[in-house]
Amino acid sequence: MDAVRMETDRGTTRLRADGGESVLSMTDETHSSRAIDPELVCILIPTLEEAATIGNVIDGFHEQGYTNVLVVDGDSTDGTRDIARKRGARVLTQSGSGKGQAVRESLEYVDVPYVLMVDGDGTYDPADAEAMLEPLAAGYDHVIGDRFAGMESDAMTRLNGVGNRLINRSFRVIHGAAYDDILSGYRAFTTESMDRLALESDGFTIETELAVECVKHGVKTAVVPVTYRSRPEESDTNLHPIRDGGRIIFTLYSLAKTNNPLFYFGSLGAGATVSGGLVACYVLIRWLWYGISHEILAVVAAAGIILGVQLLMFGVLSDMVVTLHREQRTRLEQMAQKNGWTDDERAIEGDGNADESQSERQK
Ligand SMILES: Nc1nc2c(ncn2[C@@H]2O[C@H](COP(=O)(O)OP(=O)(O)OP(=O)(O)O)[C@@H](O)[C@H]2O)c(=O)[nH]1
Ligand SMILES: [Mg+2]
Repeated sequence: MDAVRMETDRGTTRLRADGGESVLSMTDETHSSRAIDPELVCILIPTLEEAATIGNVIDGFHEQGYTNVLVVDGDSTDGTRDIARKRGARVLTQSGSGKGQAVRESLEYVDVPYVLMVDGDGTYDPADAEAMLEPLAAGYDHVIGDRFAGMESDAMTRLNGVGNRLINRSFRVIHGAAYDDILSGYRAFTTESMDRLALESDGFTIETELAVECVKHGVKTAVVPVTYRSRPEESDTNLHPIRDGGRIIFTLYSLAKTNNPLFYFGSLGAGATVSGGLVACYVLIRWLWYGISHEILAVVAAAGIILGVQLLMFGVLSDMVVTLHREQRTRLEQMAQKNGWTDDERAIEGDGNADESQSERQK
């Protein structure tokens, strides 16, 4: 997969490839100027009742030179929007509800090629902005800020920590990419890459959907270590660990239907086959040892095994379709890239002999 981890210590950037990707490096000279002009970046902040922190968050990004700040608010009643406006941010009130809906809606109002998305609760550090954006200049389309790399000791509850690690492991197994912290709210991405993703999440499943869609559509993704601080005491979380955790795991699994159908249908098939097999064993033991027959249970066991095997076969076939689809897409992308290269070459050549190239084309 295209997951690459960037290790940054302000001045030296190293890209370490996972899965055999070539290793890039940036020199200190590159760092003397910013990788991406702050004027080309929109700082996107979804908020719900974040009056205690939003002012400092916006100020923090202004101090880093990022003045294009878009706050998308979920109709907060604590004055979040007024504070954001006074600090010079553009403020949008979302038409629906949930963080995911807010993010999806706000993308229509982004008028620059790069977006840096961050929570409005002051848990992320605006000083990490540049490191988050650097991979975009190096050709990546999506960047995930890895909170586990720089987490303050009390920044995450034990329950959230365990849940996050479980979800990251499941993601790795199901979707085959090591993104380290798929639920991170600190993301940088190109506006163009978002057009390729089909996002439907309304709530806290948006980060999961972003990660899965990146894998599915081959969006080049990098992971960057970031600082993660605890929420200030006066601000409250909007996350319900059990309810939202359950939704995230369900989303992770249901998105496997089109990204890893062998896992999705295979696990359902394996479940049905094993259940049918267990019932069949029970029926067989009762009949052999006690001479008691269970016709209905025997039918149920047979149906379970047949259904299970069919689901497994369906998983294998779907996997072939997805694999072929990926191959086709890669070929189309390669062709598009090749044509782009040819056009550039023609443009350069055309400077000197435009008439020649036109007559060649007419031939
Ligand atoms: N617009 C909008 N923003 C939301 C909504 N729910 C949460 N947010 C914002 O999304 C960001 C992430 O939400 P948090 O409550 O911090 O969730 P979290 O970071 O997973 O959990 P914590 O560990 O408690 O910080 C914050 O800036 C919230 O204000 C919503 O319904 N609409
Ligand atoms: Mg938060």
